[in-house]
Amino acid sequence: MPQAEQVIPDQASSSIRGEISGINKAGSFLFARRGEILQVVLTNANKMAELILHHFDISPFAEKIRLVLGIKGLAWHSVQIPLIMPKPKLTALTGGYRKTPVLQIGAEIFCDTQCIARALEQHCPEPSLFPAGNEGLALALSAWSDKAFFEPGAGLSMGTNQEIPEAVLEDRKAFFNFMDFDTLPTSLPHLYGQLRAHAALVDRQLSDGRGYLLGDAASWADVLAYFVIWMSRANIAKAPGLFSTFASLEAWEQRMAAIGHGARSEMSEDGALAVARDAEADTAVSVDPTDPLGLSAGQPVTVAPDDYGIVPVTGELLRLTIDDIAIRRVDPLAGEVVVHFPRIGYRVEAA
Ligand SMILES: N[C@@H](CCC(=O)N[C@@H](CS)C(=O)NCC(=O)O)C(=O)O
Repeated sequence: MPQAEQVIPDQASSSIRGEISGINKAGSFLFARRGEILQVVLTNANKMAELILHHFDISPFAEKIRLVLGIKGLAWHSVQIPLIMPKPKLTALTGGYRKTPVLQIGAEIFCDTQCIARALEQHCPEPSLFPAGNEGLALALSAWSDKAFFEPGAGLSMGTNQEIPEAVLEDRKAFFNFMDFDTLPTSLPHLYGQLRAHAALVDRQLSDGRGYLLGDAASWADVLAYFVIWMSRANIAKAPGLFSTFASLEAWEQRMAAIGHGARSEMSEDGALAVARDAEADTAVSVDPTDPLGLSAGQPVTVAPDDYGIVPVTGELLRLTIDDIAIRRVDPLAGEVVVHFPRIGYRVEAA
């Protein structure tokens, strides 16, 4: 089993040992003294704690998660995945889920930004994405931003750019089932109106001079609102004009952009698969006996998004709670992995 090795001087204080025992929570370690050197040999503990984001740079949903990594000041590995299908190395990890982004922590694979945000909050609780008791509200806003706000922005991104490569256009025609590509050209004025009206809500919420949507600190609500505006500015030539009367929104955008993306380093898709193969998933079995679906732990199930990009993933049910779903599956490239999904927006069925 590959090992990460860390050398700490002998004067290592108890505070360093405290940190080491923090690492121990994520796995096992071996403590050994060699002369003046305190040698700490970590097994997979370090590796399992590594955050690996599978994404591509122009992905707006991935921008949400890059921002979360920035808010929390985390170090992470960036794995660039293909923009369009096929994505054989990503789907080896996910079991077929193809959307962008996906977060990997060892052999634990988190699909969908809702699920990834929660996983990162658990991994690193401070600063919280859900401050001041607003967790329910912040999470509920996904339904607004991922659909009502995102869809006009996505329609305009596709409909106002003639230079999109044919292969990407064909992929997205099949993927974005909510978009009518035939009527897109005549729908553009409507979509501009929708996008502007939603952006106005963000501006209005900020107009009392607060720093961020829910108060003084950037939260998941800000991330949700920001990613559509980020996408619009990147793809829609008229976006600056459309948002130009929103002074509070523009000032907030600058604060959001200044947060950055944490500490990023590149990793290959093969490197990420090797991490998954070498790690052991440790998600505990937890299936809610009162769940309306009446499914049992260990039962073969399929999990699929209920909106677009609907590719069922098959595995053995490990977790089914009000908040999330996890299934265990074995893949020739990735080994045994546990794939996590949010409950909201995902359909689970007996396989
Ligand atoms: N509900 C998903 C939506 C993700 C999504 O639609 N991502 C876009 C990219 S920004 C996508 O998957 N596009 C097609 C692809 O990457 O293959 C989430 O929150 O993660």
